[in-house]
Amino acid sequence: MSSTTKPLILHAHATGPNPIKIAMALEFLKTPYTIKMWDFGDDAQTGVKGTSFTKINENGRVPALEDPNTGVVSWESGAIMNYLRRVYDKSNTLGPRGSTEQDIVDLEKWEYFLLSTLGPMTGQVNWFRHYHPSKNEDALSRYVEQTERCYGIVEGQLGKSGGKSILEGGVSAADLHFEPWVRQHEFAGLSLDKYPNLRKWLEGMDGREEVREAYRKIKEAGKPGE
Ligand SMILES: N[C@@H](CCC(=O)N[C@@H](CS)C(=O)NCC(=O)O)C(=O)O
Repeated sequence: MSSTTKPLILHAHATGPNPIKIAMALEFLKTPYTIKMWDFGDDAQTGVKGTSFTKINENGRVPALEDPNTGVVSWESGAIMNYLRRVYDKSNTLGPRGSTEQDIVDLEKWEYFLLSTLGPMTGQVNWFRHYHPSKNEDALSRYVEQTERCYGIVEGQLGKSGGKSILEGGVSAADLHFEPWVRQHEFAGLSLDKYPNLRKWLEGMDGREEVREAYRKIKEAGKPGE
């Protein structure tokens, strides 16, 4: 990392799982960054649906990333992760674990599985368990079932590395996409008891300095509007 690299600006939320993936990636890549916090409302100054933030991301969701070194603004955690890998990961810290086309697809398929399936299914569990204004047990059990199905798929994959990483050969961007979603299993009312590899993997991720540092910085970042 060049000593002249200006800090990137990560737009985040105190508890949302998606921004933390990007903080972790920046830690792994030893890339400087500052964090700007937002809340989930539509306040013009502080909310992700307000006018200040939707100038950065018209979809009104975090994370978003501004890079003063290149002028690039990105949003959607998958697109941001790819940007960081292309621009700041010259030594392939987070990329595919080998150089074949299969290695590349192996990374992408697990990233897409999280982004299109495990993440959204868990999000719906959270919604129907904690936020939906009326009880909807059918919807809740559908999404619990789907999330647990996903846990089972990842459990099998993690067995290949003995619970160390999603891809055999070490932690990659795929692990960073999964970590905050699996970490929040208790909030979703889900248990890892039936998924020992997943539990072991989560403990391993939690023991990593880069992961701890990312959570620490998000926790200690200022309040929305500061
Ligand atoms: N697919 C997006 C999802 C982003 C997302 O849903 N972010 C949540 C926080 S983790 C959010 O901003 N929610 C605000 C809202 O729904 O109003 C990604 O991966 O970045």
